[in-house]
Amino acid sequence: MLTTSFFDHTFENPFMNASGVHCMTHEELDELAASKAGAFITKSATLESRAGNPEPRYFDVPLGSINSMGLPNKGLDYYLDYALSYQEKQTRPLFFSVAGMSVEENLEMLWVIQKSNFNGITELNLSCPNVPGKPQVAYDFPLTKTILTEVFQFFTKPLGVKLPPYFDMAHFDEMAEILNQFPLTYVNSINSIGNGLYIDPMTESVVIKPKDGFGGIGGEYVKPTALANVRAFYTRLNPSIKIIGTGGIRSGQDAFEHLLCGATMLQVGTELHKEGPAIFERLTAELTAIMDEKGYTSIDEFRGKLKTINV
Ligand code: RRO
Repeated sequence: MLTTSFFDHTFENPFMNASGVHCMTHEELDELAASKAGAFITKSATLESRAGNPEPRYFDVPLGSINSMGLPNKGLDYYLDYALSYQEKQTRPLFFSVAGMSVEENLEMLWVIQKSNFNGITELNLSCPNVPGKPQVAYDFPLTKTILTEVFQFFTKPLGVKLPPYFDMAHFDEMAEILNQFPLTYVNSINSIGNGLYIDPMTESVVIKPKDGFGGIGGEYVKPTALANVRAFYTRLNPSIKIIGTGGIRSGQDAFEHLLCGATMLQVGTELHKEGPAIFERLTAELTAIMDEKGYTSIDEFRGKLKTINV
C-alpha cells in the first residue's frame, strides 16, 4: 500500500534517512540497507575525506536537534566503492550525496560519478549551513543557476538537489524559475534551518562547540517550514521534477502531511538519530494505519491534494 514510484523504480515505501544521519560508514549504510527504509542515501561526500568541526557538534534537544558537523565524511571514493558493490547485489537504487566546497569540486565529483558505473541517483547538496566561511550555495540564486548550467553540460545520470529552507514567496518563485530550466529528477526540501542557537539556561552556555554554538536546526521545530517548502515547490515546479520531503518527520502523521503537500519520497534525520533505523518500521506502520482509517489504498490517491480554504 505504501509503494512509491520514483525515477525508474518502485520502492516498497517512501521512507529514507536524511543525508548525514546514520550514513557516514559502511557499517551504518549496511544497517540502513537491512532496515525497513524504502531507500537510503550516503553522507554528503567531498573529494577527500574530512574530519569536520570539533565536538560536541550534534545535540538532541526536546523539540529537535542542532548540529554543526562541518561535513565530516570519508571522501568520494569510500562512498562510491560502497555504491558500486551495493548495486551488484541490489536492484533498488542507492542515493549518493555530494557537497563540494567549491563549484570546481562539485563539478569534479559529478564528473567522477558520470564516468563511473554508478547507476543510482545523485543528490547535489547545495545547502550545508555549517562550514565556516562557506555560505549556503542555494541562497545565492545566480550561483545556483551557474552551477546547474555547468553540471548539465555533461551530467546525464539522474540528479536531484538538496535545498535550504526559503522563507519568502519571492524566493520560492525565483528558485523555482531557475530549477525549472534543468532536467532535475527531484528537489529535496529542506536541509536544516541554518544557524539557529540553542542554549542551556542552567549552564548559561551553548550546547555545541563550533561557531560559538550556532548550528542547523532540525526536528519538530522545522516541520511547518518544511511543509511550506515542499508545497511551494510542488505547486511551482514542472511535474517531471519530484519532491523529496524532509523536515520534522517523527510520526506517520508527519509523513502523511508531507505527502499531502506533494512529496514523493520522505527523509528522516533528527528522529532517526534519536531512535535508530528501527524507526522505519514504526513510521510505515503508523502511515499505513492513517491510510486505512481514511480508506486510502495508495499514496497516489492523496499525494499533493492539500485543500485550501475558499469560501
Ligand atoms: O555536515 C554538516 O554539518 C551538515 C551538512 Br553537510 C548539511 O547539509 N546539513 C546539516 O545540517 N549539517
